[in-house]
Amino acid sequence: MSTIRKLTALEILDSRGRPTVQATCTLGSGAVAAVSVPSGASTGAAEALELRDRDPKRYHGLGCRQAVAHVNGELNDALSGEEFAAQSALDGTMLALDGTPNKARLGANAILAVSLAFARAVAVERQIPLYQHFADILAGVTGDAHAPLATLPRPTINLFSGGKHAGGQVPIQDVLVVPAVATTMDEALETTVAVFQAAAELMQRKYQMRMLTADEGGLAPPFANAAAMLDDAVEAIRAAGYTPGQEVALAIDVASTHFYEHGRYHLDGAALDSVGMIARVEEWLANYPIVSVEDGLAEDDWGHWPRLRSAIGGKALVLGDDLLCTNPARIQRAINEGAADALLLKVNQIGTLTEAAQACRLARSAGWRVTISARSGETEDHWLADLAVGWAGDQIKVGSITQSERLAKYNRLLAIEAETHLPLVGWPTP
Ligand code: 2PG
Ligand code: MG
Repeated sequence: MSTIRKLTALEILDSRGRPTVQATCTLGSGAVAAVSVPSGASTGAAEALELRDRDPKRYHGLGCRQAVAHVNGELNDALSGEEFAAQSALDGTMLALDGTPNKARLGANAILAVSLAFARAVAVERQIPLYQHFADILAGVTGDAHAPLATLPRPTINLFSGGKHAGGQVPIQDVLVVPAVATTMDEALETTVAVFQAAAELMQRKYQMRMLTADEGGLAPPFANAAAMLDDAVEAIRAAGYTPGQEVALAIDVASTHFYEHGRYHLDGAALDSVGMIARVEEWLANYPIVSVEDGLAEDDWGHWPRLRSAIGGKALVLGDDLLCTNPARIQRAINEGAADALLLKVNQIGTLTEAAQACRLARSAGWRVTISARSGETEDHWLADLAVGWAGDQIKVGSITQSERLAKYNRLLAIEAETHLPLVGWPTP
């Protein structure tokens, strides 16, 4: 049982210089905690609504003053003095207060900031680490009992960027390094930094580029096409002294929703239909050591996702981001239709911790893998690292190993590793 004494919020800036929301929750016990929420750019259409002021004179309309005012005003008025037995009780109350299916009235940014700030404050009150409290929330454990912790997530780390995160110079959004055999977080990061540095040298030689990076810190030279991007990734793995596909593999976020129009995938000068797009993904899998494919098809191309899964399932994870939007109803549909076998979980796509936990449990109940993911617009807050450990994420996707809003999460994972000595989860055999 925790009583909220006060909720406050502040408009702060994210890693792209865009406003976002930071909320602070004070409990009756005196426990206090603040949380900042992230924001996406290559967003799915089914995401909960991030409330923006739409005042063109401030931050091109992206201000969050209304969302902040909802925390300081309506949410604080309704929730302070109230006692909540569990996270789900607070989140349920906020959903009822908002009253819309997508949190459009109060704003998913306002609601999530309060949801997470309450969780962190309760962890302080319980005098336990945030990752343990997240584990307890997922398992439905309260009081003095604690859910067991088993593993640390395996990081999948952005090497090259394209799509909406890099001005669209190449359609694929992310090529990620998967340190496949590393047994500790420390080793996984060391391996990735070696590959990243080899890639940076390669970019300098091939494209005469200094180390210019995209939104999530990935290298973003003007690749001729998707295959050139993947060729360079393999070359960088080799140049760093690793064997591609054995010690270091690749994951891709195709983010294909963002080059899909009128039933066609506009990729490398071609306009592929869905069957052609599946064939292209299969070709990439045949030629490169790719072990995970995110959004290989568009978010509303539901009819073809089962075919994509039959084509590549078992060889690579069939990971749904825009397709699923961390939304339990969409995940249930994907389970029923055999559309995917892994969930990319982004808490702000759905807007409360409770609904995200429901999404996570549902995915697990179908035997799916779960990747816990940051957004392209992040802050220095590192609650995501605790979430990935507490919810036993198979992977964590945070971006590159440059830029402090990304490193805050990796550094927190290193601290959790030092504290818990938990092993890194094995790469899932799909
Ligand atoms: C994605 C994410 C993170 P964004 O597509 O997976 O890389 O991007 O936060 O812009 O939606
Ligand atoms: Mg994605």
